[in-house]
Amino acid sequence: MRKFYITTPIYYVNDRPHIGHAYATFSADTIARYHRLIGEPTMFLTGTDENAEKNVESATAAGETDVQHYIDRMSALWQVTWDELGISNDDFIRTTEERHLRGVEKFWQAVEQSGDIYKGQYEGLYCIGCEAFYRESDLTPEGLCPLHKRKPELVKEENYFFRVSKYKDALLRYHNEHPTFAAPASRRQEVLRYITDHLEDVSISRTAKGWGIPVPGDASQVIYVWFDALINYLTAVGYGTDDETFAKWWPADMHLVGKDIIKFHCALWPAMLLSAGLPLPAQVFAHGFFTISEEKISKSLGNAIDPRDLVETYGVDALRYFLLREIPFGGDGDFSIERLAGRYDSDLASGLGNYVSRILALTKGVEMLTVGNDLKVVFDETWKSYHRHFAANEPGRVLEVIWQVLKEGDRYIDECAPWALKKDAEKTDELAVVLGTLIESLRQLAWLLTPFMPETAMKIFTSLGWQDELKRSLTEASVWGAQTHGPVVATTDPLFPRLTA
Ligand code: ME8
Repeated sequence: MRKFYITTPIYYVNDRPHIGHAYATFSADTIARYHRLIGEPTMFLTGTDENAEKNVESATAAGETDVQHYIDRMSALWQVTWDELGISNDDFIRTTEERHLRGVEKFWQAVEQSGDIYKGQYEGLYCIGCEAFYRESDLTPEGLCPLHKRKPELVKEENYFFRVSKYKDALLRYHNEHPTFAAPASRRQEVLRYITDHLEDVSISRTAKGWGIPVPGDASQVIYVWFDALINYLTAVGYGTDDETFAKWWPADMHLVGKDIIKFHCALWPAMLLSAGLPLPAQVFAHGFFTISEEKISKSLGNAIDPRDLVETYGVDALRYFLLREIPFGGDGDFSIERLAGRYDSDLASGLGNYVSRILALTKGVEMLTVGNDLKVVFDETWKSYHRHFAANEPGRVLEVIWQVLKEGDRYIDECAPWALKKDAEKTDELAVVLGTLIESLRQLAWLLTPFMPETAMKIFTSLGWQDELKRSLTEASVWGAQTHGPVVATTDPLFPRLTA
């Protein structure tokens, strides 16, 4: 049986989660939920990247002398946030955990045995904000890091190097043989150009200053944070500690990352795996970036919205819906409260919410229901597009398809006018078919919505007396009319109450 292992980036704990991180994590969560829905054993991993210098910097800025204490507190904040946002991750890896340290050590030794680690003089520019080295030509005309607008540090020391250059041909070959390894296609071109023009050996250690994972056999150096961080994808599934679990999950099926870190994942990471003799992941997918009112989200601009604040007003599902619907997966977009509120009103309160409550209200108290076939074809077709768009990494398109079928449902209600049939004693059979069909459309809709809006889907099932519905397999349940028993309708509160202005 196919399994599915999906990861998010592990986030730095120098700051709290903002809407961009929530977007990445919600996206991975939706994809993971889809794979569970279609019955694949699924492993969904997220976590925190803790051995970075930038974390130490923020600990100091926060007045904390005990770095570990600061990091524990911040990592807990990320975990709590994901819990509150209903993220269904199966594991949460922290790179200061023992299981990670053991795996990193094993990995380093494997790379060393391949003859790919050597000592050399490193001299270069390092941006702590990016935790990355810069070429002079990549800096702004003022000599600043283009992302953080800060002056990179000139580092000159003896370090260990990883012989990435040795893997240049192998990497290009791999990308050519696996054209969907780096996705979407626009990013793939960027990666190929980078490998072709700029791939060179990289320093993978720094002089130890009290924070970081010591280089095995040389405690005077700590491992470069990216080299250690990438290995989380292995250590979380047992590399170095649990061979059986590792064999079950590795290689990963999808590393979901932001477009900012695609090169690390599509050049350095596969080269590391080749060197350690491990299979490469099936895909690295780079999602795009959100700006807020056209500005970059940043601590210094003070525009970093806490997703939990939005959830208080709109609810988790509305936020999930908005983020996944607003921008095509892989593209960039802008976040604004006005647009969130707009979509809440039109697509959720008036659209989905109204459709559901209309049908529930019409059906309440009606005893006889018969599922007719009028909407069967549209739903059958919807399921086909649904799977096709998921397979093509187009969750936004999946949502469009679902909202299209909602429209068909609305049209069906208007055409059949069940409120009129209700008044006509001779039309009882017709009424039973119209309402039975509409109720079936709700059951199907709830299934379709499950990966995107799990709470809403459950509310729909519950309002129909089908609490156990999700225990069935999708193959069985997605068949038109496959109800285990008749619905027991209890009208409920609206799914998306109107927001008072
Ligand atoms: O890079 N819009 O961690 P990080 C959308 N620790 N997504 C955004 C975003 C925005 N405005 N801002 C951030 C690191 N993200 C490393 C990763 S993995 C082995 C190590 C998301 O805390 C996006 O997914 O800087 C991006 O790649 C990630 O947060 C970076 O998080």
